Amino acid sequence: MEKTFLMVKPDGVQRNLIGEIVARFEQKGFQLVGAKLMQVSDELAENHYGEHKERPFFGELVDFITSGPVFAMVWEGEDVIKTARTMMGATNPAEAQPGTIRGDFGVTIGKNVIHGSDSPESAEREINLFFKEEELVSYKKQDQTWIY
Ligand code: DAT
Ligand code: MG
Repeated sequence: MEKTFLMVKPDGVQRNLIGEIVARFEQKGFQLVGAKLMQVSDELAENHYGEHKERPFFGELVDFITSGPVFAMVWEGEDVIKTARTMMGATNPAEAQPGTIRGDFGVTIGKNVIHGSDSPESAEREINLFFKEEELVSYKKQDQTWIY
């Protein structure tokens, strides 16, 4: 089954949105296979956002993602990478539809509440960057029979 990396950013943690965000993915029918509250180091932040190294906002992005704890998660399900991106909404919360996480909880692009992998390649890279293999749990959940 496909897996993706999702992370409640420091603004989401400070604004008490961890529970709300976890609930949305649970209620959708996806399965949580790993999670932890953690402080991102400068090194991890620069690696994670490596694709944006040359962008003018890179410094701010690294400062922001290291400014407080994040809630890192791995979720599993059919088409979870693409569907989670849809549930997150557009990068800029001003353009994100109501009903999406960024549309409902964000205002500015700099503080947009949640990160989610954008492709199978980035999902694999980001899961391995944030989690050790033994931190992920493989288990059978009864509700899956009623989802698939
Ligand atoms: P996403 O998080 O939707 O995958 P992205 O990968 O293009 O978006 O950018 C990563 C993060 O960088 C994004 O969540 C917020 C920040 N960011 C993107 N574009 C920005 C911009 N023009 N100004 C400031 N921050 C920006
Ligand atoms: Mg991205």
